[in-house]
Amino acid sequence: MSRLVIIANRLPVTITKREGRLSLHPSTGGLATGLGSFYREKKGLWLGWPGMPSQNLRGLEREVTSRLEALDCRPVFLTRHQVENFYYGFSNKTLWPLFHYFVQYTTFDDRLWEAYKRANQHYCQAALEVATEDDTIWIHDYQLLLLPGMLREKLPKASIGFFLHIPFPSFEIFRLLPWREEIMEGLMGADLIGFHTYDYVRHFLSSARRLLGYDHSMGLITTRERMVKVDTFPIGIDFLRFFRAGELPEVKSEIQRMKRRIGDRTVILSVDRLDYTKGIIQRLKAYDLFLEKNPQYRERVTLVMVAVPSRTKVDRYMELKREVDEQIGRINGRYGTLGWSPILYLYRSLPFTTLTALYNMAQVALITPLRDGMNLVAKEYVASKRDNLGVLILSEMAGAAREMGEALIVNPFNLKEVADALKAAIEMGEEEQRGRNLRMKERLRRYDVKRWAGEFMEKLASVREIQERMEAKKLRGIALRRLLDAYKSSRRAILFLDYDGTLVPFSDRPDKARPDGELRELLRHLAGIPNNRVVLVSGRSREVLQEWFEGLPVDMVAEHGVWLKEQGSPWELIGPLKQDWKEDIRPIMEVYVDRTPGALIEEKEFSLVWHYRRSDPELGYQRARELKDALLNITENLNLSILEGNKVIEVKPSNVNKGMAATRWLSQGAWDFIMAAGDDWTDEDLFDAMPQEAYSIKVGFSVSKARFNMDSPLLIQGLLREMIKAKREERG
Ligand code: ADQ
Repeated sequence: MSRLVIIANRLPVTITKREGRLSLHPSTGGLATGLGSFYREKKGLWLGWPGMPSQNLRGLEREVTSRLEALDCRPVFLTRHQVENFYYGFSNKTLWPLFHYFVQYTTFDDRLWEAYKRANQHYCQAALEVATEDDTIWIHDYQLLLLPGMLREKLPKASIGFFLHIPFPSFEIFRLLPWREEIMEGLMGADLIGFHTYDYVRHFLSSARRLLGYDHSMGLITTRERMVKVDTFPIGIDFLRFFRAGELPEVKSEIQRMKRRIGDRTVILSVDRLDYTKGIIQRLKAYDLFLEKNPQYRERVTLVMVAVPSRTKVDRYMELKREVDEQIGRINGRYGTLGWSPILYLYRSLPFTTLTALYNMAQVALITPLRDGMNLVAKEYVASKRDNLGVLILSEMAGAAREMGEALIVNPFNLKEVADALKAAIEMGEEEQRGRNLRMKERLRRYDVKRWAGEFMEKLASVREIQERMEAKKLRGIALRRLLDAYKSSRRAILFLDYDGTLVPFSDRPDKARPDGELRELLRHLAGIPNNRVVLVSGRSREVLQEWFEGLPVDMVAEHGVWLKEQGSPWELIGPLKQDWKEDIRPIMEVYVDRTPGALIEEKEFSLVWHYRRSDPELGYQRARELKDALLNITENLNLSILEGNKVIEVKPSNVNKGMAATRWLSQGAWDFIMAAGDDWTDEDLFDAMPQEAYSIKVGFSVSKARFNMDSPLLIQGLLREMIKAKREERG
């Protein structure tokens, strides 16, 4: 039976040991609370580190395992060395700073990378002990970027999803990683890769294109083996838990207690893990500026700053702690009076009651990370506001800003802007506050963490369906045997074969794809079989085809159907065609050659082709869109059509295509075996023209009118060899 297996660096519970006795506590953080209920409802299993190095557990592993089992958790034990190098090391000294754009804090160290790889292997081993190919495996976050690929290798048929909780940086940042390709390949082991925002999706797709050469269509990437979907799933929170918290008696009394302490001052709240990405220093400076510029608010506001100790063993975090302490001391010293401290600082993790009491009583939440994948505190604050009063000031660098446009959105580096936003927040009228919060709250209620997880799971299932449909179309097994049998017993067979991308793989320059001796021999044998016709249907010019296939007993179609040639006869034009339109089109294409390094124009007798295979893939793709737009306007009146092929844009008369050319042969009598193979858009016309019983084969995975798919030109060549063999057997 299929089961949900969640794998994250940490378990939703953490173990601690005091005087030799173990105890379990829920882990903090949105993932643990959000998914904690989800996986149990689904009767799933959660795999992760229980938070204590195995050296400290000596002898207690069994007890830990059995206590966790009761919670449907399975521990992955890490040694002190692994915690040091994998967790504090590569995860938090390399990936965390780099993915948050803190290049200057990033350590590039091969030793840490090796530890990271080994640790991912270690999680993989642990997963293999419990997961099977029938399971749905959902892997979380930056500590396990290689795990999808490792698991895919061992469980080729499993459903594997991956979600990244932190930003995926722009290619310009990601490219700095010496191990970037391995990381991308690792992620590609998943069927579905999820991010919080569309920006991260865009960045990821761009890296996939540039580093691995994988194109995509609407976020669907076709790798060599499979389809991988990349999509946005902004994480939600457990809305009701926060919304209802204000009603709990213990929260109410906590609020009263705090009010006694703070008085009726306006409370500005700041809550985060103590991390340099959260912008705490800049926030303090902005608060300083606010107090300086607005003396009327001194003694009337209190900034409650909650910082959760985090990664305390990493130098950078110790330094940050010192700096925060200093800043707070400085501000409190500068403005404080006997009865008033401008900042109330809490350096600790808070129980839910205290945290939600603070959310409830704070008039302003000041959440200004320099980079943040999403930021759940912003959402929790708004969800907690039963009366819809309170103002959220939110950094535009947080993923949450994409969904919470009604907040006061600020650039956390712009101290003046943040200081002004503080003033605006304090002075904002109640009606406006209600209006803004209500809209945000309704979205948070609808798209809560359950819905988030549910949608991820649904999308994963739908990707699997697409893959299965593609899988079913693969020409192999019974279908392949049927084709070979039909061919073997046929009396008049015709094969339409596209050339580039179908018989040979693509190369950088259109003139480098010349057929080698082996391929020529293959075609000679195939076309030499009695009552067999082989028609090469290509987009190339007739001169090129003539030169390359001279002397072979094949028929040819050049320029996507403009020129036709039957064996022994001269080239023939398919019908009267014009060329004068080229004068209008060429100058436009030339502009795009100038603007796109690596692009070139190929001129054929009746068509013009703009190639961008050798250009920067992103730029080429972008320019191809622009060129197509520019051409659309004028081609309509000229009776021309624009074809988008593999890294080419081709303009040609619209009354010509590969399908029309093929009908010339199809109409030549009763064929009892028809096959057509092609790889790009221009071949869709060919497939379209085929009768129903024909064997049409698309090379590659994208959607097509063809009945079957094959992975690569190599397999097509293999198929043709099999066909020759079958005929030979038939003829004895
Ligand atoms: P984090 O960087 O941990 O998460 P965040 O999204 O703000 O950041 O989550 C923090 C969680 O910890 C919140 O649920 C909050 O309630 C809790 N918390 C904060 N301060 C606390 C305190 N003093 N005591 C107790 N609990 C406290 C990463 C990414 C984020 C992304 C999440 C989820 O960095 O960008 O939003 O994962 O995907």
